[in-house]
Amino acid sequence: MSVGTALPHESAALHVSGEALFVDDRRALEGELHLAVGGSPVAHGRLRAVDLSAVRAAPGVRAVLTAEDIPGRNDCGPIVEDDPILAAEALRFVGQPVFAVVADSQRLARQAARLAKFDIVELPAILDARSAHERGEFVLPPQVIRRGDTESVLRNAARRYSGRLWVGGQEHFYLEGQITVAAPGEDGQMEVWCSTQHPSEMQRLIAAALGRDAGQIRVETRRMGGGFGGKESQSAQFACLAAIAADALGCPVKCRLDRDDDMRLTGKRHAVEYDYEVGCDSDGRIQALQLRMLFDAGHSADLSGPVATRALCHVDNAYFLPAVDLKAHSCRTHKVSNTAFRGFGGPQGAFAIEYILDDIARDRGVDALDLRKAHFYSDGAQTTPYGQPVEAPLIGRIVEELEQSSDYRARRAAIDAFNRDSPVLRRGLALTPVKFGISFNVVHFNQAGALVQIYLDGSVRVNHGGTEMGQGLHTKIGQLVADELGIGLERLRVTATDTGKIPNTSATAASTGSDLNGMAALRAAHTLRRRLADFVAAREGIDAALLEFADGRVCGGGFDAPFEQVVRQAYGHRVQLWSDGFYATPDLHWDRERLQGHPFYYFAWGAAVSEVAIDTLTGEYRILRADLLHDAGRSLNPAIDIGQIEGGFVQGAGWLTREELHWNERGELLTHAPSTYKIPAVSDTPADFRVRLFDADNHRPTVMRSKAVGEPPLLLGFSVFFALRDAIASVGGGRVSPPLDAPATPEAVLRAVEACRGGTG
Ligand code: MTE
Ligand code: LUZ
Ligand code: MOS
Repeated sequence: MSVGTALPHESAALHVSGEALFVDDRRALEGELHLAVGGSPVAHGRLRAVDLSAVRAAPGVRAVLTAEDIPGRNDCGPIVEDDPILAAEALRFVGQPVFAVVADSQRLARQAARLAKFDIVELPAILDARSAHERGEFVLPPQVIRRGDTESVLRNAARRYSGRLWVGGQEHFYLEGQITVAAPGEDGQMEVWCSTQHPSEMQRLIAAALGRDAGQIRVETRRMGGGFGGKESQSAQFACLAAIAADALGCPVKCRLDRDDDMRLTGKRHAVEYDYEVGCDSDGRIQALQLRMLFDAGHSADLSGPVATRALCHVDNAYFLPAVDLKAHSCRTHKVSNTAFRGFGGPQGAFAIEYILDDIARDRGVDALDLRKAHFYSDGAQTTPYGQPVEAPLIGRIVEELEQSSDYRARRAAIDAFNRDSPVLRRGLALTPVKFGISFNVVHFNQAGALVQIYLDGSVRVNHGGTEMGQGLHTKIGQLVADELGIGLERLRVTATDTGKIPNTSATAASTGSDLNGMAALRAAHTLRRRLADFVAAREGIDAALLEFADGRVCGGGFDAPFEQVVRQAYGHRVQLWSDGFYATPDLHWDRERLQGHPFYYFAWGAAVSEVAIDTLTGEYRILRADLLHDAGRSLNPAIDIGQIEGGFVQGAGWLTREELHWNERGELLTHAPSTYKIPAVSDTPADFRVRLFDADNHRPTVMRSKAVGEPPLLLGFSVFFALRDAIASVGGGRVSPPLDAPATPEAVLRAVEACRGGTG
């Protein structure tokens, strides 16, 4: 059996040797040209004219395309049609693509793109969500979740707190940037190789842009060098451009953004402004919460609607909140359109309640962990603010175990003692829990298909609708199918995602990749196994149920033969040796108007304790130790899952600490390269890093009782932020809540330390 064992990633050796083929590694096709975009010099304006003569005359330029050259629909929005592929008149962010240059090399294309002369009427730009909200500028209507009479509970609460808070956005920083190669074929057909989490949507949008049938477009994705949500919708603009250019010129075209363009031209995690009012009893137990979140959506809707929904559905995190009034606005700003990013709004929602509990605990003088525990969902009858019962709440057990294994109480006391005698260095500790809803919050996306093919030598190819972005999806699916057929992994290949094989796929997103595609692939493999077993049983006159498929053999009831022999014989008797499989998650329903229902099949749980040290003179800090305990159900592959947990934690901590996006007053992104945008380095990971899986089967009949693990661990990174806040608070004697927005960069930490010193927390 390979399921449940800690096997390396299916491409690990190829990744390390450099042999794994990414889109840019493909050998250039005959006559392949390169595309670069030229875009708006202003954040907001009206384009009167653009003089492209110098661009056209530049060396190596083969063509320059504008909105008028798009044969079909000029739009690449995933849900709302408000995302022009090339802007025609309205300019809505700095860099917004206005034209595409196709040239002999990428360098020549980029150089030529700079030679355009724009004639623009510049208009005032809105660059933050609060200003957009004040002016009533939204990309979508507001969304609200309500339970109970929040107003009156607040009015009568023993204690009331109110505040404002801000968390910044986050650049995906996938190592491989956006890239597509499009090659025209016969009869209006187009072959596309694209680094995308959503090949089917690329197919649909390219077809619309070209005015063709989806059936004329084939999109293939072997692997991405990371996606993190940034290639769910936002690979589309560049895929469409490559296809439009390839179609116009009749030759293959590659569009590869260089890092600066990728960072300037693609959306990020939404920054959020929060205003809250909370009422609790004298012990600090929350009775009612009123929260307004202002999402910086950027210039268009993109995925902001479902992101805001997921945020609203995660404000409760692991806590039962009796009365809530939660509102989310998707605010229109003159910036790049923000998008999916690991957690998909969930982290932004849950961060608010963690911050509020952190404040209440400090004010009441109780340990934050005790206050958190007092709010945990504890029995399956409690419902979330959106009406879903919280079945099998594991958080109490996980936190109990982690509290022991991390030695939380003793370290708490030791850190407090350390801080009393330490004038410059201060330590901080925090334990934060995670509950994350698994399923797309759009019900019909929760479906998947797979195709398993057995060849006459007994080797197998598996194809499914999910995409590989480093998360190990193909590894897990290979394990599932190999085990079902009883063959070794070396006999099986999971092949590139291909819209010509499995149609109408969902994005590989919402952490559902293995839940959905794993089940579909398992069903396909199961059909094949049953056919082979029935064939052997009929021929040998034995009961099919006695036959086992293991170690490359089929045996039982006195029969024993190699798998490939059974396959050959079955072929000789005209048994079909390939099968599809389909899965749709059961028991989901969702009322999109009222934001009530059962949007998630189940919840994934986890908790983390982080310990940090800060230098109160410089604001610099280190993560000294982190203990993570995370629920991946019965893990399909503990090595892959632990990798996901480590990576999610570090990425979440990076978001809340190091990673700072900065736009100037003209709306230009200044942090568009690794020199100025700091993702976590090895030195930013915990010196002592202890990651464990919580041992419990999924109570739902998911694939082998596993749980999705891609996104939830990002929220474990919260513990780093709150440990920093704990360390800072010690400067003010521990009862003053440091004013600290995220990201808690060293500068922000230093400012907060100074505020605590001055008693202005
Ligand atoms: N892990 C790696 N290495 N690279 C990625 O791009 N994306 C994350 C997560 N883990 C990502 C990753 C995101 S945003 C999601 S939704 C899931 O993987 C998607 O894959 P899954 O559904 O198969 O877990
Ligand atoms: N919902 C969700 C979505 O929960 N996660 C996603 O990634 C997503 N993507 C598109 C639409 N809804
Ligand atoms: Mo992940 S943000 O759902 O791609």
